[in-house]
Amino acid sequence: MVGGLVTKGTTMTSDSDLDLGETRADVMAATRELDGSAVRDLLLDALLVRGVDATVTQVIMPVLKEVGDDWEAGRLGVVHEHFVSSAFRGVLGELRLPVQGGQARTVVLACPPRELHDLPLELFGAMLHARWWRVVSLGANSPMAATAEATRFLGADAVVLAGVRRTAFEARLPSLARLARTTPVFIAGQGARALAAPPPGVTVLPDDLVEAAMVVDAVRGRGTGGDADLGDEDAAEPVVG
Ligand code: B12
Repeated sequence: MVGGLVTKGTTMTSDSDLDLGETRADVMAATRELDGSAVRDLLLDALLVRGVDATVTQVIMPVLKEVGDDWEAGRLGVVHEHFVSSAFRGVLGELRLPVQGGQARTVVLACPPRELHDLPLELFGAMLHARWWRVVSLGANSPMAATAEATRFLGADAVVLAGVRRTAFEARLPSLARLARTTPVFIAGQGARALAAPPPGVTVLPDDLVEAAMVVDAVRGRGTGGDADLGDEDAAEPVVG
C-alpha cells in the first residue's frame, strides 16, 4: 500500500482536477504507516498542482485535525503526532524560497509565551509566503519581548500571534496593545477567538485560513515597527523548556 502511495506521489500529475480528498486520505494512510517519503511526494504533488491555499486547507489542516483527534482518542500514538508535524514542516520548508524586492512585505509570526501549538500558525505562514510576504517565524512559546524586538528590528509590516488557550493572550493584553500602536497586530486560533474583547488596535482573525490570509494581505506599506517596547509583564517571563 505504501509503495503504491510513493509511486502515485512521484508521478507529478498535470491534472488540475487532482482530487484533494483522495490526497488527504492517502496522506492519512501514509501517516499511519510513518512513510515520510510518501507524505512528502503526495504533498509536493498537491502543492504544485493545486497551490498552497488549497493544499493547506483541504489536505494538511484536515490531516492535522484527524491525527490530533485520533491521538486524543488513543487510535494513534504520540509518534504519529510528532511524525506528521515534522513531515509537514519539512515539506513547507522546501517551498520557502527567499522573498525579495520592493513589493515584499514582512510578517512576524509567534505563539505567545507558554503556547506550544505552533503548527497551524506555520501553515498560515506558508499561505502568506505564497502571497509574497517575507515570513519570519519565532515559533512556539515566544516571549512578547522577543516578538516586539523582531518587529522593530525588521520594520515588520504585520505581526500574527496564534494560540489555543485564551490565557495565552489574556496575560499579554497590555503588550499586544503597545505593539499595535506601531504595527498591525493580528491574533488567531481558539484562544484569540475566546477573548471577551481584543486589546485596542488588535484584530482577531477568522478561523478560515484563506479568509484570514486575505485580512492580513490587505495590510499595505511598511510599518514603522519603531517604538515597539517591552511590557512590564514580560520582564520575568519564564521560558517553558
Ligand atoms: C497536537 C496537539 C498538541 C501538540 C502541539 C503540536 C504543535 N507544534 O502545534 C503538543 C504535544 C505540543 C501539545 C501540547 C499540549 N496541549 Co495540545 N493538542 C494538540 C491537539 C491533539 C491537536 C491540535 C491541532 O493542531 N489541531 C489541528 C488544528 C487544525 O485545529 P484547531 O487547533 O482547532 O484550529 C482551528 C482554528 O482554531 C484555526 N486556527 C488555529 N490556529 C490558527 C492560526 C491562524 C493564524 C489562523 C488564521 C487560524 C488558526 O484553524 C483551525 C481551523 O478549524 C489538540 C486536540 C485536538 N484534537 O485538536 C490538543 C489541545 C489543543 N491541547 C491541549 C492541551 C491542554 C495541551 C497541553 C497543556 C497538555 C496536553 N493535554 O497535552 C500541552 C501544552 C500546551 C501549551 N502549553 O501550549 C488542549 C487545549 C485545551 C484548551 N483550549 O485550553 C487540547 C484541545 C486537547 C484537549 N482536549 O484537552 N498539544
